[in-house]
Amino acid sequence: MRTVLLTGFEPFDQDLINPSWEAVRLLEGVQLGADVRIVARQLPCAFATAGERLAQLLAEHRPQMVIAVGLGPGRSDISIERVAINLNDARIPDNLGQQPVDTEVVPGGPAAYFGTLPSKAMVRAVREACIGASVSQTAGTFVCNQVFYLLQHALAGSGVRSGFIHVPWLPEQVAGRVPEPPSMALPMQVEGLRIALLTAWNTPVDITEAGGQVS
Ligand code: PCA
Repeated sequence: MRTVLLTGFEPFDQDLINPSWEAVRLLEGVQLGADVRIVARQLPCAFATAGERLAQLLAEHRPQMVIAVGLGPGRSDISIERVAINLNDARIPDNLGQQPVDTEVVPGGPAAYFGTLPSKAMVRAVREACIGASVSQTAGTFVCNQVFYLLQHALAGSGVRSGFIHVPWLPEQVAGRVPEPPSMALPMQVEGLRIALLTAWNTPVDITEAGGQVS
């Protein structure tokens, strides 16, 4: 049996739950084909420990594909991240109270890595299921970007494809706020992620389709 490693994050900042973990944990054990199954695990939201935990999971499960998922506060859809940058710039402290400002993720590492997932094909497939999705050109500069960068760094040249997806808040997390930020219900997030993973697994070469942003 082959393995697709899927990670979500523990809650951080003011939130008591993290939709990335709530969605990812529901995909534990789900098969993407006859001989491939999802292993879902949680990462800490801390600069000092998230990368260590990721490295342990890679060594333990030897996955054939890896997708890390995080909450993108204020995002309105399933965002397939395209690029991880070698920069930490935390606006808030992480769960261990650390707040790195303008430091490198990997000292001396490349400025950026591209994700190696077929982003455009994933966006198209998720949209075909009437679930909002888009390609995003920045995963921010907090723990998600750090994990994305470390993931791409660890797997560069290995042939194992990997990437990062941001998901929106759940409706219950934003209810009553004025103005109310965008959100997406949990079943829709789970189905969107399942379709994104299935498409990534089954699409060796990405499609060509316009999908960028004008600044
Ligand atoms: N989102 C944060 C870190 C953990 C999470 O779920 C981020 O976007 O960096």
